[in-house]
Amino acid sequence: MKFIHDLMYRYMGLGVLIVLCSVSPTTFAAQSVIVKNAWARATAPGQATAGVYLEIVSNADAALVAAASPLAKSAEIHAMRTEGGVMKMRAVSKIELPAHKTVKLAPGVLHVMLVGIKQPLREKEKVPLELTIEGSGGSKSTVRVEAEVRPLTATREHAH
Ligand SMILES: [Cu+2]
Repeated sequence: MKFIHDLMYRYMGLGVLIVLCSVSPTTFAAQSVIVKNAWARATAPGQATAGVYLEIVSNADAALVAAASPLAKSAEIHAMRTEGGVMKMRAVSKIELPAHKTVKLAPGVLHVMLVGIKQPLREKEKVPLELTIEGSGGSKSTVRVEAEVRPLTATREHAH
């Protein structure tokens, strides 16, 4: 059994390597993305959604096109907009990441919405998050981050 496991891990490692090798050095550099200050709001009992906020900067034109977390059934990218004095949010297909510009997903502007969270998010826990970045040439890469859970009282925006 142990041998099979070792083999599996070796193949998994190989899989990662293939992904990296299939991208030319220039394209790979074009997809270099840094994510900072990722955080999520703690959830109240029974709450099924949670907003995740972060700062993201790409060294070349790219876009954030998808998100996922093992703690939620799905994740959506949401934009906030004020309509007739009321804050509303809508799902967007992507967030543009112009080269070298820090794009902030912050309360009241943009967020990743975890939908169908499987367990309450408690203060100081970490939420693993996988972000899919699409380069200007259409190539996709994945960035893994951990969002720190902050108390419910952290900068309120909207009720879900
Ligand atoms: Cu939302």
